[in-house]
Amino acid sequence: MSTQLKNLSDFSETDVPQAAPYHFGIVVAEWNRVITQALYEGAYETLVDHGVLLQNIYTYSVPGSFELTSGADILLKNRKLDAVICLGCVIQGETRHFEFICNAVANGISNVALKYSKPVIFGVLTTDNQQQADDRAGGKHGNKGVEAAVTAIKMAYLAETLNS
Ligand code: RBF
Repeated sequence: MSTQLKNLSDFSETDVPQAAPYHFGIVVAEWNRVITQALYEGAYETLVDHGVLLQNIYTYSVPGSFELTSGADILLKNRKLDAVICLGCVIQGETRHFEFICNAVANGISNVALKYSKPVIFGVLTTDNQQQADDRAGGKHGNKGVEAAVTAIKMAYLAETLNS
């Protein structure tokens, strides 16, 4: 409950479907590792709390957020998954890398989702500074990894409902 109140998006725990039948991939960027590890722990624990079996969670690291797209693509090509969660953190620097990486990963994730017709969740913090990232990786704005996992469960359920 406390996590819910801290999160910006207002999801109700009772609206989250049971996730025991599903298989999930998690792709985690190594850049800003402390933040992405916190996002990962939030996502992983949320999947487990909603019934996902440990052996049905496939976790892989990629160097940076830019590589999340190809990580998700490789995962969906090689494993039968209901959804993939992409976790990263891009912090604004002095150069224009920020916008290139953010745009590329947002577009890339959308394209992979459509290519495989599977939910691929955008769990990437795109912040002006370290404090904003801390606030969203277990700080005063909750943990966006938790929200990414809830989104993945809801989308897996939606796909199952409509595809069956
Ligand atoms: N990756 C991230 O996940 N977050 C960042 O904040 C980030 N900043 C970068 C800044 C620069 C100047 C460069 C060159 C790369 C950065 N990357 C970052 C890494 C990027 O996502 C990717 O791994 C590399 O560009 C290699 O394709």
